[in-house]
Amino acid sequence: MTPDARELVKSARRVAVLTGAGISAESGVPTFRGAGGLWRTFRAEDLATPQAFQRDPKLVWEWYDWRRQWLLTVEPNAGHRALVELEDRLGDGFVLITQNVDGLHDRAGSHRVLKLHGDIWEVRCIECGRRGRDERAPLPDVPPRCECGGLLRPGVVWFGEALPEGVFERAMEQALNCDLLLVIGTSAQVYPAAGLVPLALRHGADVIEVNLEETPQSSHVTLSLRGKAGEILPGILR
Ligand code: BV8
Ligand code: ZN
Repeated sequence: MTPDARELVKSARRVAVLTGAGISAESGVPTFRGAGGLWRTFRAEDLATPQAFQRDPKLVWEWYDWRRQWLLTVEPNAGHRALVELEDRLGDGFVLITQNVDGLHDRAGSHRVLKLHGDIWEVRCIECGRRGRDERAPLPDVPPRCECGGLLRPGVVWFGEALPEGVFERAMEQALNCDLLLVIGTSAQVYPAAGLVPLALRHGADVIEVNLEETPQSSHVTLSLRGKAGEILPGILR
């Protein structure tokens, strides 16, 4: 008999959650690999790289500026909010590990968040390394520049770049020690993030996946629930 998702959530003391672009889809944010994932004629893998930025910082910033402007027009959805409720209930028995850079978990009220791939509202100077938050959309200048005159880059992790120092190590620790891992709205194709799921399974955690479609991990998890995060999460976290 397959265990009931609600039972697994109720009996878990330490819950970790891994989210991907799918949790923001119902807010109207295009996913990477879904239908809306394209921008002009480009794919994320072509633009979200240091090489693309090196070659054409203006083009790459046009993409980010477009995404940032789009994000100002959307709101967190019931899926984001259900995770805030779960965090309030579990306190330090809860951690949210996200691949998303859109800031919607922050805006929904999540606090215990590990951002594996950075934050689209952060910027960093490639000359002097100065970091900051810049929430202007549209940006007055594309590409934006630092006071020192250097080029600013988005504070996100591009393909081929290492994840922020220490963040993935903390995420692995959480995956090792949780009783239950919820995997929400990710195609489980990007590493090392996707590696957190087999890691949790190997250490005896139950894993519940919520996705519209089957993923390479669906057949390995405890429960693979087919449907929208904004509809399923409120139901199983009640
Ligand atoms: C690293 C930030 C090493 C930027 C992102 C070959 C060449 C180069 C690299 C590699 C290679 N092969 C493998 C690699 C490694 C590479 C990788 O995994 N590539 C993949 C594509 C094969 N990984 C890396 O490069 C990582 N770094 O390995 O560094 C290293 C180590 C030490 C020292 C130096 C270097 C860095 C990866 C991070 C890349 N940055 N984002 C930005 O956002 O602009 S990744 C990007 O993809 C986003 O963060 C996104 O979150 C992430 C994963 O995508 P998903 O979130 O899963 O989104 P997707 O659209 O794919 O899926 C959405 C899912 O939701 C779907 O399944 C859909 O069905 C579902 N869904 C839709 N609607 C709903 C829903 N589910 C529920 N409800 C709904 N309503
Ligand atoms: Zn600078």
